Amino acid sequence: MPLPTHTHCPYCGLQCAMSVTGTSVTPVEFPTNRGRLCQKGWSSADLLTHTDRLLQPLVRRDGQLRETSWDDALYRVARGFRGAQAVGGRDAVGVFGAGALTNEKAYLLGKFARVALGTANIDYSGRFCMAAASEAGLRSFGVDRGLPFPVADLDDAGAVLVFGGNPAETMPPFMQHLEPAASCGGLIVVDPRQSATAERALRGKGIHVALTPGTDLPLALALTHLAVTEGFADRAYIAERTSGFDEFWAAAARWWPERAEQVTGVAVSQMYQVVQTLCAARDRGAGAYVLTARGAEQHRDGTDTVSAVIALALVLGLCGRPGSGYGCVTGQANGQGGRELGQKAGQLPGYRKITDPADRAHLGKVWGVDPGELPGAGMSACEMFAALGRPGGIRALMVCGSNIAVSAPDASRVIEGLRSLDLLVVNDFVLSETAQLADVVLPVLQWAEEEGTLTSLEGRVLRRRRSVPAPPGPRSELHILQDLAVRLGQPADRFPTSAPQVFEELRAATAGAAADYSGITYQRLDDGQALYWPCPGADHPGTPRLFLDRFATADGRARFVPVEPRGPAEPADSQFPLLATTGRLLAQYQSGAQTRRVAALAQAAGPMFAQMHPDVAARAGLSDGDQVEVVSRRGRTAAIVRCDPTMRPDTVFLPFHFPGLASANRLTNAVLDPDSGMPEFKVCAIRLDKPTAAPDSPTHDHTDHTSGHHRLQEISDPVQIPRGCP
Ligand SMILES: Nc1nc2c(c(=O)[nH]1)N[C@H]1C(S)=C(S)[C@@H](COP(=O)(O)OP(=O)(O)OC[C@H]3O[C@@H](n4cnc5c(=O)[nH]c(N)nc54)[C@H](O)[C@@H]3O)O[C@H]1N2
Ligand SMILES: Nc1nc2c(c(=O)[nH]1)N[C@H]1C(S)=C(S)[C@@H](COP(=O)(O)OP(=O)(O)OC[C@H]3O[C@@H](n4cnc5c(=O)[nH]c(N)nc54)[C@H](O)[C@@H]3O)O[C@H]1N2
Ligand code: SF4
Ligand SMILES: [Mo]
Repeated sequence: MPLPTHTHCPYCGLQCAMSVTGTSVTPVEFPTNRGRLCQKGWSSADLLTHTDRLLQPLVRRDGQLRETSWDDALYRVARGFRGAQAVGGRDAVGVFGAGALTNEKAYLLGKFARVALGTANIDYSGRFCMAAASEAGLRSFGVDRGLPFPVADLDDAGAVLVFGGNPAETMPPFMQHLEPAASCGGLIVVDPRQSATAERALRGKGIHVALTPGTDLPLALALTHLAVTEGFADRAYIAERTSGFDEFWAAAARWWPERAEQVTGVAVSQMYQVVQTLCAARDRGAGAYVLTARGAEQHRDGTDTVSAVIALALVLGLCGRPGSGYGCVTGQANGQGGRELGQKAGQLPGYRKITDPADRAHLGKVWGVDPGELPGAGMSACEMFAALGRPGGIRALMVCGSNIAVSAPDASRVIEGLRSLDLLVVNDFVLSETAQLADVVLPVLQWAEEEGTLTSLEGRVLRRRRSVPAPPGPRSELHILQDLAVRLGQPADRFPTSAPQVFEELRAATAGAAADYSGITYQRLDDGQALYWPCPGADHPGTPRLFLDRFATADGRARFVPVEPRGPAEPADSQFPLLATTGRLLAQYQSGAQTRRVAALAQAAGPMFAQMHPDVAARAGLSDGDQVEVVSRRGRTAAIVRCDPTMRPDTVFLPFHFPGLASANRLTNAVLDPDSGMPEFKVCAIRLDKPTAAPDSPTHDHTDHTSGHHRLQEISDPVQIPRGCP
């Protein structure tokens, strides 16, 4: 009988603690999950022994993906990278990482791109996720840590305002921390839909603010306006701990509540109730928090929206004080560590800047290379996608831990770009929709088969431990990066393959930086110490709560940032009269590459649907359970009508977990937030069509990994969707 291993769930940023024995998972008592897991956590070991598991490298021959040796696969990759760079220069090779990767992998991938490939073009899937809140956090607080306080601090809150988050489905155990506020009427949820989280708020006599999609920014400004004009502002705090209020107010003063009501559809009386609920909790010492998640952030003015939400929290005096604050709820398993350890365009480990000479010199020293040889800042995710196969753009791409053929905005364009590459390399443990397009697929280990660390949504560094033996065949990314680096002429010892060794280097790379991991060691973590960064020394206790004395800005004050709403890029019009918004279901994770393969989850989530008000369906001649084609300027998506009388009559909700013709990202708009590169996943204009012809071919089994380019056609074939709502 194998001994249980204490580790953490592979999926989301809450990083619930679990014990794994063989392939059975049980929850463990831990401050974030308190002995609970969601369905995804419970079933997370199912994929370890799944028949879809990739065990051998695949290369495309005669249009088909066929098994080959590691040597052959790696040779082709190195040759392809060199060839692309010979024609297009160093930056013609792109690297795309992920918030799913451990700290060690994220770090080594960044080093591989900058040192072994010498390319500026590395970015990662967290661009879709954390970018807007990161940028806004940097602007106001001088540092970007999603939650600057432990999750369990929320337990004492009298009020929590959640802008665009649905943790009841996206982090179910997190709801335990909102329970005290929810049960006393203090949970406020801003969401165009009456989500499961909004329902919890309503059950506790809290507030559901059902705004028009894409209007969080004017709403946040109006709430701030009310706080200031109705005497709720904490003037002493603003004077002592912040800067820039006057400039901010010059812009915010124009968003009086009645004006915002016109844009957001939120009644002034409800705005007042929101501010009053937060202030009542603050004033009775019960604590008030403001959180943002993807609903508010994934917009073309996402950074400014978060800045406006931060301004609300600052006006109320909530940040940098015990028992209150602002935080962003980070999404992916290592969304936090992934963004600060060097796979984000323009960033070096620890949030060092690739454009800063001192930062370059530090990394040059740690990496043993001439800092003058390091590339500059490269393209962000969607900019890279737009450059795929373009003259002067990206000719070869390595994707590591992301399934962009399903998860990227305007995914049909991205698929076209991927097809036009000289070389697409995908590292994965299943044949994701992106891997199906690859020229070379490198099979990697899964979470429970390797060692590493991740940094959870609260900035705490956690150990991921090996709990099952690795199957023969797949290799760890660390190993793959060394193999490739050596083939590209690097010394092997520059790319260590053991996670503890990489972590040791990462400590040195981040020493003295904003996200300082230098005091964190595997030993301290294995001893059970709760270490939150910054942790600048072996005897430093780490920093669970940031900003208590000062913010990380030059003058120690939090900055107000003046912002002006721009609104969604694509408002509804006569041709496309409805707004589509996209998001998540409890039983599916992201692109679904993993969770669609877990039978119990696939069954619980059911097939792709479009959630809408019954009147909206009726106007399109549709009723509950009918097949519908949702059409935007970029494409069409097949779904089943799911009628829900709580939906706004202007909004249709689409989950983005499904591939092929059922992919919501065939519709979404790749317009970017200029401050963060975040795409506008949460609003685009659509119409509803009745399907013209009955689908004639069944959903193809995505496990067939021998017929690569055939798959290209198959993913564009009609998908048969079972009738009836799940
Ligand atoms: N089950 C499950 N859990 C997950 C994930 C998953 O894929 N599945 N992914 C993980 C990751 S990476 C992330 S980033 C998190 C995301 O976690 P969340 O941010 O909670 O997830 P979403 O469903 O994307 O968006 C939340 C809500 O935003 C609402 N929304 C849509 N448009 C708007 C708008 O304009 N304004 C506002 N205020 N709200 C809007 C949607 O109706 C939705 O209910 O979840 C993590 N956990
Ligand atoms: N329409 C719409 N689109 C969205 C969003 C939305 O709200 N609406 N949300 C966006 C957000 S917040 C996010 S975070 C992205 C997520 O988008 P993705 O990152 O593309 O999502 P995943 O499905 O998690 O993809 C992870 C892939 O990597 C594999 N994998 C997992 N772990 C590892 C590992 O350690 N190594 C390697 N090599 N592979 C691994 C999995 O099998 C899977 O194929 O989607 C974005 N897309
Ligand atoms: S909430 Fe997140 S970390 Fe916890 S079990 Fe579910 S997916 Fe895993
Ligand atoms: Mo995310």
